Amino acid sequence: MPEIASADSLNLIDLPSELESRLIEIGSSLRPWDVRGAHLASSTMEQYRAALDSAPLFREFRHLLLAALDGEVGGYAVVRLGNIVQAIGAGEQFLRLATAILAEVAVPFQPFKRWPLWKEIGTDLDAKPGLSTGTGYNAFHMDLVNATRPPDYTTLLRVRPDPLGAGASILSDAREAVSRMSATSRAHLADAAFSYGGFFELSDVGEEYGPFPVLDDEPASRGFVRFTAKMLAEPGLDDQHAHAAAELAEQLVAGQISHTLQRGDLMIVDQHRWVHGREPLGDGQRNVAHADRRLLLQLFLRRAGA
Ligand SMILES: O=C(O)CCC(=O)C(=O)O
Ligand SMILES: [Fe+2]
Repeated sequence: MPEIASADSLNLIDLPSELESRLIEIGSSLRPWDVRGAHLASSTMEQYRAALDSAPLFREFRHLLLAALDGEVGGYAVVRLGNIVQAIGAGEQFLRLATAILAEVAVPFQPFKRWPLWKEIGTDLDAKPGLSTGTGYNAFHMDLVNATRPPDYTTLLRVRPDPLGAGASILSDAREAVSRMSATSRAHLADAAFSYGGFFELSDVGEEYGPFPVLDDEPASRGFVRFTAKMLAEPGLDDQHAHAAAELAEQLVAGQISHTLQRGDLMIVDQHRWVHGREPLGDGQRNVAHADRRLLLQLFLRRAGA
């Protein structure tokens, strides 16, 4: 029986071709999903789960994926679905399959009422460079940092990588970074002194949280390191707290991991432990046709019973 390869690290998961072939068949039989409230309907979860369970080697894959995402030792994974995208494209069928795979981890949900389950992140040459659709460096952050209950996982599917070869995804273990800081700085990060962002038309992420502490008293499986580099530029942040947050930002950069994702790579990030961001896109985006520019789809997950 072919073994599922865990590529150059525990976190990069390639599928054996036998499983890919079966998933391609399954993709064509999955029905459109239903959303109830803000969550993937349990009827869809059940149908998708039953379909995947029929695939040989799927159990082994799920085991590897959940092990990579285990909050104690890991917390992120990149599932390489490029061969499947090559075979069936990155349209509806593929998205059903990707949704089914993610539903094995936690419940796909739609925190932003304005956007569909899979939210497009394209490349906008007129956006501020550091924003999600911008072309610049998107500094370390967690998504929905100013909600009392941010999504447990954020996931990013690379539909089109930057044709200029840049725009790598970056990750950093925020709990590791905090552990390298002094007790004094950590004490400052535990103060409710930080704020960032607006809060409107959201579902199932709790209440607006602001000002918030970066560090909370929760166990790592429930709490967050509420950080976004953008909060450093917020007016009203005093020097002491700005200094502590800048120190954390430095430690996050010191621990940075970078992945240049390919078409069909699906990155899953546990927000209780990891922060993420993006390297700048390549220079010369104006020479790239709009339809060829970097495109991601983002989906959020809520842990069952969370
Ligand atoms: O562009 C990227 O790779 C990351 C975007 C992102 O993190 C976001 O929009 O929240
Ligand atoms: Fe993000």
